[in-house]
Amino acid sequence: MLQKDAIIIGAGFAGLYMLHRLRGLGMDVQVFEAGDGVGGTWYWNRYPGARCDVPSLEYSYSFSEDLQREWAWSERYASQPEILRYLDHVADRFDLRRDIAFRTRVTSAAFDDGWTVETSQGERVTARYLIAAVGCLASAPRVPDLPMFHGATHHTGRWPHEGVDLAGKRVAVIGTGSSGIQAIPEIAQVAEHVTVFQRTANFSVPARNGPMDPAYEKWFKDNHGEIRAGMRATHSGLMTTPNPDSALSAGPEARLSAFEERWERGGIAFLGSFSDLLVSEEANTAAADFVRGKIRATVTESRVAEKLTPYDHPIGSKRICVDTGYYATFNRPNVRLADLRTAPLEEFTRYGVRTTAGEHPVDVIVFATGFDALTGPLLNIDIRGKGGLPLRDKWAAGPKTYLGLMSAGFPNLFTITGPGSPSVLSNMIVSIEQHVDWIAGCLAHLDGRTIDADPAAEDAWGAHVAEVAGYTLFPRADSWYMGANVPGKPRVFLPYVGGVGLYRARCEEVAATGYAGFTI
Ligand code: NA7
Repeated sequence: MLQKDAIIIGAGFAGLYMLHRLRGLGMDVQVFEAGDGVGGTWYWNRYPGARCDVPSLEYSYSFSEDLQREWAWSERYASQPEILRYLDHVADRFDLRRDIAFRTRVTSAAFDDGWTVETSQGERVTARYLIAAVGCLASAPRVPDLPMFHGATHHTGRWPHEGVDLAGKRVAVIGTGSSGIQAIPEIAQVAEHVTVFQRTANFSVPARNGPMDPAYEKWFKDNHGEIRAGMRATHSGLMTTPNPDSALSAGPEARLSAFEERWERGGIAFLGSFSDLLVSEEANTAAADFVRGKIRATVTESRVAEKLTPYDHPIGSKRICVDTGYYATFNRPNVRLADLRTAPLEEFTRYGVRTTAGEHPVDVIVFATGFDALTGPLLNIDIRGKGGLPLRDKWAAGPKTYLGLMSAGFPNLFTITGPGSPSVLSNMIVSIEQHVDWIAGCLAHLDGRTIDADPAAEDAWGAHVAEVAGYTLFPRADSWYMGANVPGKPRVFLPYVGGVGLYRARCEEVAATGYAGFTI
């Protein structure tokens, strides 16, 4: 049986950088990757319009000054193909591919002193340390069963590499989260007809994407060190500075102008218009009303505008979407909105989609229905810790982790951006680099010894994660942050809402005090 010092699962942003760091420690590492290329989420999500909602310069590695200097992004927000090219470049530049086994899914991992993993290729490999760089979403798409539909079906997170020719086709898109909201305007431009099946109306803000401004790019690169240090200390890991003022203390005019200014600037920074949008219901309502007004002003048919307007959750409590022409797309003659709240989905028939209002004949069904987020990618692997305990059993009532980095009883297993860490509430690259650096520092410190989280420290961290979430409006929404999108999944707020700056300080303090809360 092949023996390694460490095994990494996944070759996306997290796995690639982890491999690079562990090589720097002189470790012999094996990476397993289910796809036949690097990229993780950017390998799988190839649907039309797939684009990052974090500005491209900020959504890139900071660990190498040279890498930063030599790579040029073409747009303010990078498209999926460009991000994938970037990660291919990183893999080549740091000669990472020789330690990655592609088309190889880790099916199980069992601890007995070290870890033994089994793969879809029938291999068994052992290593002292196991690092799950499985991402938060992409490895666990949720696809319903379709018994007899005549046409093609595609999940946005498993889009065919060769693309899908939708010209002249009648297309159903199911789901209006970030993926649907990005894909629908693009699909509407080529398809003969699009029917959008909406269960929950969502808040979306304009991206204001455009070509990269060379002067801005130069400024960013020239001031790279300072800018990156600043980003690491913020709440979100983004460069943008949230307005520290309260929306409630601002007068109506000042409030409106702050919203208007951020709306015009574009992007998720809209939620930083004021400091209290995610903690005060009244402040949140002001922001939500502003966006509702924008939807009404954009969508010409008032009945459609009303259906597209969200009322059932605070703005930002579900992942806010960032779009290019989403609401305006419903003014096109070839786009129709089917509201599943008034006419619920009954079944997929041979010729299309039937709701209680009737059948919608279509040629292609696009599922933009999301993922079993945060826990799914880990629990899809049969992971067994000390005494053969399955992680699925330990997490039956929700994930239990210490700092989102380890789970007690699963020694030497590290999770990058695991549940209980800022992950999806932050700029993922900032969080990934922080976790990778922390894990590398920990492994250097361990020097081959075994580490496990203390159950008491884990319980205290879990209580803290829940307590902080409880101060916010996040738990009010039926979101994938809460596990609410997967039937039967425990309703637990999964990411840590305390912010990357505070979280980093906490992780550093733990390391500096000899890994308090862990047993070595
Ligand atoms: P999301 O954000 O989970 O969105 C999924 C959408 O699909 C959402 O509108 C759901 O409605 C809808 N959905 C899910 N299941 C169904 C069924 N059974 N019937 C009808 N509609 C359904 O996934 P995305 O891929 O858009 O985004 C995931 C993240 O990727 C994104 O936030 C970024 O971080 C990147 P619901 O709201 O549950 O009523």
